[in-house]
Amino acid sequence: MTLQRPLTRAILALGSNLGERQGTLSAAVGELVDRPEVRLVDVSPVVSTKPVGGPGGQPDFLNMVIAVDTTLEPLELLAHCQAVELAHHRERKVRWGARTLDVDIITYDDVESADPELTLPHPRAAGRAFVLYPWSLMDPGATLAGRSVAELAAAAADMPGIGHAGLDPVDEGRPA
Ligand code: A4P
Ligand code: MG
Repeated sequence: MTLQRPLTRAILALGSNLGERQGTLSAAVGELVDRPEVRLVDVSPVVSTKPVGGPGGQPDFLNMVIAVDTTLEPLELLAHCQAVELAHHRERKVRWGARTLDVDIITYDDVESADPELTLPHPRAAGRAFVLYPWSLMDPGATLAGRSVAELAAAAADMPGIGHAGLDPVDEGRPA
């Protein structure tokens, strides 16, 4: 008899500001959930965002979040996200530099961790509209560490740089 691990709800944030951004995000969502241990629960619209931090002159990002249910442990989920990044030829050269694909774990249930390899919740998410705003569109009632994600988005310094990017990459029939 095999023991079933419990399902845990995780929020993943995806960003791309190089190459064919929409296609990259669309493919990445498919790859993230293309294994039996990860089930897609919800998908946000894609938003267009001004780069936060990093070298100047970077192209705008497309950002989105997804909710998954997973039996992977937190570090297994991180390794999986990094494998998907790698499949899109992500090179880690400059911190906060331009990238074809970045996948971050924003929350893993209510788990808290200060480990630099995997900090949970993501240590910068609560101040970043490029994560919070699409999350609030996907789930208007969402909370992060007990605070409303929609209210955190409205208060985030990068909120004025957010725009709608077109169609949701997975459910193309849903207006963004
Ligand atoms: N790491 C620790 N905690 C986590 C977590 N919760 N999720 C570690 C994912 N990774 C986590 O990440 C560096 C290391 O963080 C990893 O090895 C992992 O063990 P990285 O993806 O290699 O490098 P990075 O993304 O350049 O650095 P960092 O610090 O993760 O950057 P952020 O905070 O993710 O910011 N502006 C807009 N508009 N849109 C964006 O998507 N993204 C960033 C990246 C900056 N500005 C942006 C955007
Ligand atoms: Mg990252």
